[in-house]
Amino acid sequence: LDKIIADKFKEVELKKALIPVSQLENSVLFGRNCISLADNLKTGSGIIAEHKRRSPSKSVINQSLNVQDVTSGYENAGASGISVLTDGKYFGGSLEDLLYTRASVNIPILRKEFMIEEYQILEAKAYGADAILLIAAVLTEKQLTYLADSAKKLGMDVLLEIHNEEELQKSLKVNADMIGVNNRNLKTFEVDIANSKKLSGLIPNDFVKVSESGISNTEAIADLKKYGFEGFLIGENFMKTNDPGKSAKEFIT
Ligand code: IGP
Repeated sequence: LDKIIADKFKEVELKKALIPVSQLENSVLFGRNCISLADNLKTGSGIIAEHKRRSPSKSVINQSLNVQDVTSGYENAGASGISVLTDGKYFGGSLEDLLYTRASVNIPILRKEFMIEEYQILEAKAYGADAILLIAAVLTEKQLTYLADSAKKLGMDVLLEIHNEEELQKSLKVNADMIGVNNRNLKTFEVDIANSKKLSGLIPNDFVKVSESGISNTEAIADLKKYGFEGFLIGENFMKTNDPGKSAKEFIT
């Protein structure tokens, strides 16, 4: 994780030199009205289906599919939102993936990225995202507050990811719409759904609760719902098949 963040700082520096903020703000999509992911989770399946080609924990998941086919398949399956990994080096994603997803779906899109600077939030908006992810494990309380406020000002929802009680404590005062409990430890890659259940009772009800990672069956969803979860972020379980949209459809219906 430390390596990913160090690389991200370099990447953002280079991008800022290449594409100035004024250019991002001139994007046609910059003026688009966002759709609330948090609201959408409450009225639909609650599934946030993720486009993920590879990951540091699993290496290759699926490199052969077209992002527009995958994400429109997710929308047809009844997903409440789409998560698009935009990190290139570790996850094989890109901002173009976000743009193409925007062109193929009407449901809310989460930019799944290691956010460290406001510049990336402007990028998210310029490329059509409705929501951003902030990871408590990599940001201070001050940074979380600043970045969440900046996203809210642009009309985007904020999913604040935590993995333990300490991270939850520094997140409570942040202006986030959703708290996501990651069942995967980003440092050891260990996955345990019990982590969501353990932390659920400590999350105030003004946040929409989302459970992230390692969800592979509908029994797990039914169980998590009993603990107050309304959102379920699922990547690998769909992406590892030849037809992620079809897998999502079988899962949701
Ligand atoms: C999806 P999975 O186990 O269903 O593929 O997990 C999602 O939760 C995972 O990709 C994720 C992630 C992250 C990736 C959660 N938090 C932060 C990168 C960065």
